[in-house]
Amino acid sequence: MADDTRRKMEEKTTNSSTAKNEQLDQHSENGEGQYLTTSTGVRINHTNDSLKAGSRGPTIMEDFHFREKMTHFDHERIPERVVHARGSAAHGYFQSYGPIPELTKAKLFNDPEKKTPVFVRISTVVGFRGSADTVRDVRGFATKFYTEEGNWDLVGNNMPVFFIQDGIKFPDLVHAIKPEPHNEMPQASAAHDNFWDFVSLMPESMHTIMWVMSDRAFPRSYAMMEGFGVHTFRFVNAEGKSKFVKFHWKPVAGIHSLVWDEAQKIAGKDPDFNRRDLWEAIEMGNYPEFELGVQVVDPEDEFAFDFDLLDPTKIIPEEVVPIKMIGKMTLNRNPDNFFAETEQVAFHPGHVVPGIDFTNDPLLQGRLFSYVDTQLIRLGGPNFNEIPINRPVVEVHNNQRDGFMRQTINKGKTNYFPNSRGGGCPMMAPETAGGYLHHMEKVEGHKIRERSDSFKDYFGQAKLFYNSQTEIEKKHIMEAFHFELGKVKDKEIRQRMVYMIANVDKDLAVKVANGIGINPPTDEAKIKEVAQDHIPREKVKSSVDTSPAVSMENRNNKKGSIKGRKVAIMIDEGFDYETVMQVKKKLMDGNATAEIVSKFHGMITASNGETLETDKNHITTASVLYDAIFIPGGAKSVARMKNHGDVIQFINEAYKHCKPLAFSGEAVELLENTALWNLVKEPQNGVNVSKGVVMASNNDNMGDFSERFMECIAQHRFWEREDMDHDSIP
Ligand code: HDD
Repeated sequence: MADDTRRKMEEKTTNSSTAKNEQLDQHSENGEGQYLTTSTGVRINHTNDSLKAGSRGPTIMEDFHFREKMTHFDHERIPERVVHARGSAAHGYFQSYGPIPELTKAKLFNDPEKKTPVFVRISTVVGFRGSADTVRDVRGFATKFYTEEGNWDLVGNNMPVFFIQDGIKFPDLVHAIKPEPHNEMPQASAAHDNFWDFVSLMPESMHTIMWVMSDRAFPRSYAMMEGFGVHTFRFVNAEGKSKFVKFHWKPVAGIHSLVWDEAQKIAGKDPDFNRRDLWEAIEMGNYPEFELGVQVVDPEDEFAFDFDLLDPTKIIPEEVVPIKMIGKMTLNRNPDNFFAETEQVAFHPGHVVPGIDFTNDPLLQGRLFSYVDTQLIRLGGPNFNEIPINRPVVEVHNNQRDGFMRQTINKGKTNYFPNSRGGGCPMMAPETAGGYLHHMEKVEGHKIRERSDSFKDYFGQAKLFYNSQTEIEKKHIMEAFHFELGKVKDKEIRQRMVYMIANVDKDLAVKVANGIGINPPTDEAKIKEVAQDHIPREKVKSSVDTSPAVSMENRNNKKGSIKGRKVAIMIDEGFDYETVMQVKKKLMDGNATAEIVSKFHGMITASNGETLETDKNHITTASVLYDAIFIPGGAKSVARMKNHGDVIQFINEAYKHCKPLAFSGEAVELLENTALWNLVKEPQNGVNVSKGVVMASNNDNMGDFSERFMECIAQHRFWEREDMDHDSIP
């Protein structure tokens, strides 16, 4: 094939968001309308009985179909990931906002016309594959970009910092947080002695601990959480000039979380909550979107901060270095097969393309070893890059050969370099042909196992994070410590943790101590002792004491979208059809969804004779699975619901979790039977909104009513309710 034709063909396949889909199609199979066969293609005539000597006799060895079917089944499982075992994934594409050649030569950023295919896997870290989605944990956020220059993996998390500063400690961290080795308890939880024992001896973990104790640890939706590359990476441009970068994913739908009580209940009601949400959003065409942003630091400014850029326990506050948005990712297709794609995808921070490079962050350096190593055992050998989901959309040519499950049939007589018998091919690519050049960073030093002093400010940014939270977020952090440390049996560990927290915030430490039956931290010497070799930061020009950007509440106040939210519309026989339709339409217009909930499944007849089918009944769903609740009027419907304990509990629980509720027409009367009646103002004429409860006793202003309800949904939670005395709420 002429070079030119080949190039054009390559451009055609790689220059489109569907390039990966087309490639995957070549490996797909669909049994629709087909006969059952053995793995070798022989048609099977009967699969429900094994071959026996007589219908009541023993099974015969000769039964090749039985043997093959059973053997394959016996070998179906592979080891789950040692961390991030539970995940869900989606296909999509990334598109750049415009060329940034001054920053990087990576082609995926430099052509806004181009849609680069991506595969994203979002995961919890600690739980096993079958654990629940909504546990308190960091979420993995791993993206594989199938670029025209090869694969780039951005293997990040939904929190911008990490527990440890050096990869060598990763096995200890993971052992400590996973279930305890003697009894394998607790599952998918950090709330146990081993983990807090480790943390209480590891001051460097305190910044990340503050993030994990915040509500970020249970996102409402994978489409509503931020993502971070965590480490400082490098961009390199065509002149070989490098700049430091931190990568950020910003969800277009805004950042929202669950509340802890709700998250725990969901883990029972629907352990697949986040996974289902992602799947359904994509099936409905409600595609999750994330903007990619970078914080860029010039090499001259490497030491301009009050922390070390190479330290993965530190953020660069957005107020110090603003984020530049460089593109957007859209997730628009669910995988066809969970195992083949989501389970077998193999990420690796070392998969980079020209224009993206590493720094000497010792955690990143440790990761660069670990990821390929883990795939060797998990995926069974060195050929995992040939599994369809892992293949790049560009051709692969090298002298790597053989190994278990080799797929490629390498032609030719040579498998070494240099060679003359193969015409010197495959050849080395000069930079002009896209050959990867490592950034020529000057490095020299003595071999030494030592931590740089510049990494030893363990508490400065933990304080920064805590001081940047709103009062309600601080309260949730305190409660999280009450829960986590309250589950620790060893009082010495609890006490040590209280002293550790005192290094972040004394007041918080006292409140935590009070909640877990431990003495407040009065001994200054002990506070210093647990801080170990901590060196407080020295303030510099760029220092800040707060970073509003790290508070979810501060961010959310700016977001007006209801995209991706789910609302329960509770009805019974005789409900008011018109208002349901009106509110439903408003929700659909904003890309939110509504589910009709009633006592039983089936058709429900409205007061005007129209019917609606229920999506869920009181047993198959619960208030914790919704963002908001709407109950329309209809005298008969409301009269029936007043006597349903399930409805009353639905309302009370949604109120307790600070969610928006809306009642129209006769439904306002329902409040009499709930704990809300005393808490909200009596409805006046027109539409009344009080603490996220929208009420209209008649249907005269339904436009306004729906509008106000949508505003409340956009706001997500009404924390002012939490300051009240909740004892009256069941
Ligand atoms: Fe890791 C998986 C993210 C530190 C070793 N890691 C894994 C995944 C994500 C991250 C998202 C799941 C990928 C997937 O969906 O398949 N890991 C991080 C981040 C870190 C981090 C953001 C800190 C900034 N990890 C880290 C260290 C090491 C590892 C320090 C070891 C030195 N991580 C692994 C691993 C895993 C993994 C053992 C398990 C499964 C896999 O790699 O493919 O190699």
